[in-house]
Amino acid sequence: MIPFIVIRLHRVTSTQSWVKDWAEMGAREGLVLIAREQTAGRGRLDRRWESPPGGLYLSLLLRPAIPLAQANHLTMLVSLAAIDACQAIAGVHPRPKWPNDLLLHNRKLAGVLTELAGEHNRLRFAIIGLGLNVNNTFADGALSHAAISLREVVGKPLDVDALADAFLTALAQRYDAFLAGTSPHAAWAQRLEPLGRRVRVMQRGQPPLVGRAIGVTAAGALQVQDDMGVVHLIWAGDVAILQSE
Ligand code: BT5
Repeated sequence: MIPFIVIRLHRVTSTQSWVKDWAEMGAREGLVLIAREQTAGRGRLDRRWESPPGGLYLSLLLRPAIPLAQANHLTMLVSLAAIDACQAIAGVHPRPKWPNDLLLHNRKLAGVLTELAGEHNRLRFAIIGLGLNVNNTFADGALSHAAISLREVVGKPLDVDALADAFLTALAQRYDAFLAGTSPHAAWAQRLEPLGRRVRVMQRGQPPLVGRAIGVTAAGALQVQDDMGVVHLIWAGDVAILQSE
């Protein structure tokens, strides 16, 4: 089983940036940095990740010997382990949303950020960050309609350290199974939003694509069928569910 080395700090810029630096310096697989607060937490494309005290913010270093094309499976593993932890500690069961969110009551509970370093199509290392809203609230902030925290759902504060421990325990088990050849795809795709729904896909530098999300490939690409019947493979982007259609 993977030996996690966990470092806990009060406040950092971004757990992701620190672990990335340590990875470049040769840190071993299993290094985890957990912070109580981030001053420069980030999402994909350098978007801001709101990281006030009360949330769970962590990044971990993995070095599996896999092709780069399989790296999406690491995002799936982390999402599934975060769902396991929410179930164990808070008794709720968030849904994964393609490509990297966890949703509860259709709002964003958590985000996963996977950053890769590779060489000749092989993965050198992956830094995977998880931001999970636990006791922080969004009552009157800019994210009040888009984000949600476990506390808002269960109505009482939860133990962030216990959530982190449950997450790492679940991840260790799922990662072991992954290294032994079990793909996380089926478990992840099972309740995946927005499968079956009409969506608008935004991809960098491309016009919006409207269609139906009909599937997700084994490697993690979303399949969206447009109104002409053409199926598009989406590897990266943002998906909005068109509620009214
Ligand atoms: C993500 O990006 O969802 C990945 C977030 C990863 C954060 C973790 S925290 C630990 C580690 N260290 C870091 O610096 N980062 C990682 P993306 O899909 O790009 O979503 C970003 C968008 O989510 C923002 O533009 C906001 O709209 C929204 N958002 C920001 N903070 C949020 C929060 N606390 N809860 C819910 N939504 C949030």
